[in-house]
Amino acid sequence: MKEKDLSTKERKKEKIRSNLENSTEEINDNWKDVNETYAEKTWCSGCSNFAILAATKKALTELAKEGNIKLKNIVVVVGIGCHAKIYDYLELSSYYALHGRVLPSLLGIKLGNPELIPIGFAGDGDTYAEGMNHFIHSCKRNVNIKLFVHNNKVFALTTGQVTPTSEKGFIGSTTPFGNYEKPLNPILIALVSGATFVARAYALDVEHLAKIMKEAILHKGFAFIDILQPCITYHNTISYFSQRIYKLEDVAHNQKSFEDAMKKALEWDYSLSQDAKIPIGIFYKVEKETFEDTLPWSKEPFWKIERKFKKEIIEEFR
Ligand SMILES: Cc1ncc(C[n+]2csc(CCOP(=O)(O)OP(=O)(O)O)c2C)c(N)n1
Ligand code: SF4
Ligand SMILES: [Mg+2]
Repeated sequence: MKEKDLSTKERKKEKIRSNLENSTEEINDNWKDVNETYAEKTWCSGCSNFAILAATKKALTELAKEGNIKLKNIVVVVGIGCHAKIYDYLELSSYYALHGRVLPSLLGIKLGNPELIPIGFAGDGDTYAEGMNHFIHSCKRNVNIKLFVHNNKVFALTTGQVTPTSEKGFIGSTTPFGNYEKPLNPILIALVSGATFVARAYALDVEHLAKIMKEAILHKGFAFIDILQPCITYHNTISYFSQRIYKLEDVAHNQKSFEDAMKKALEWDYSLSQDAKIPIGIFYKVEKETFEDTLPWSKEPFWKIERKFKKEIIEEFR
C-alpha cells in the first residue's frame, strides 16, 4: 500500500476516534455510506450483509434517540469472514477477533468494563464450527453480551464450502457430489444450552430485524439472533426463504414458554425441503441472573478498582 493511502486511512480513523471520544450523549443520525468510510467496499453488490448493516444502524440510532444506550458504550466484535466487514462500515469502537473467537472476546470486554455493551457479529462457520464450544458455554453462562450470526449456510469468504448449517446435498467447492451431512439447528442448541434470549431473523426484512436487534440489546443477559443471510454468490437462498418465512408475532406464540419455543424451533430443521415453514422472531425470552451478577468484583470497571487490589491479584497469579 502507498504511503499516501495509508496516511489518508489513518487520518479518517483518527477522526472517528476523536468523534467517539468527544461525544457523550451523541446520537448518530447521519451514518456514512459504505463508500464514504475509510475502508474498501468488498461485499458483492446486492449482498444481504448490506441489509444487516442497515438494520444495525437503524436499531442503534433508535435506541440512542430513545435514551436507552450511548453509542460510545457500544463495542463491536467481529470474526473472520464476509460478515466481519461490518466492522469497517460502522463508525464505532470495534475489535477484529480470531475466527471462532467472537464470544470469548465479548466476554472479556464485558467483564473488564461492565459499562460497555459488547455486540458480536459472527459467521455461521465462525460460530457453529470453530466457535461451537464458546457458543454453548455463552448460552449456559448468560453473560450480558449480544451475538448476531450472519447465517448464510456457507463459508463465504473462503469461496463456498460446507458449514454446520449447510443442508444435505449442498454443492460447495469441496463437496462436488453434495454435502453428505444433515445440518444442525442452532436455535435448538441455544435453547437446550440455557440461553435466555433466542431469536431468528431474515436479513432482507430490515424493519423486523432492527426491531429484534433492539430487543436483544436491551435484554439483560446473553441475546442470540440467528440471521438468515442469503449469500447471492455462493448460496443464493433468497427465493427459497422469501416463500417460506412467517413471523412468530403473527401466530399465538408464548415467548416465556420453553416448551412453545422448543416446538417452534423444531418446525424447521435448516434443510431446504420444499414443504418447510420457517418461523422468524423471538422464540424465547426470560430474565435470569447474569454471569456478572454472580461475580462480586464485576460490578464496576476493572480500571476503577483500587490499585492495591489489582496488585494483590497480580501477586496471586505471579
Ligand atoms: C483459525 C482459522 N481457521 C480458518 C480460517 C480460514 N477462514 C477465514 S474466513 C473463513 C470462512 C468464514 O465463514 P463464515 O464464518 O461462515 O463467514 P462468512 O464468510 O460466510 O461471512 C475461514 C474458514 C481462519 N482465518 N482462521
Ligand atoms: S461472497 Fe456472499 S456473503 Fe460474501 S460478500 Fe459476496 S454475497 Fe456477500
Ligand atoms: Mg457463512
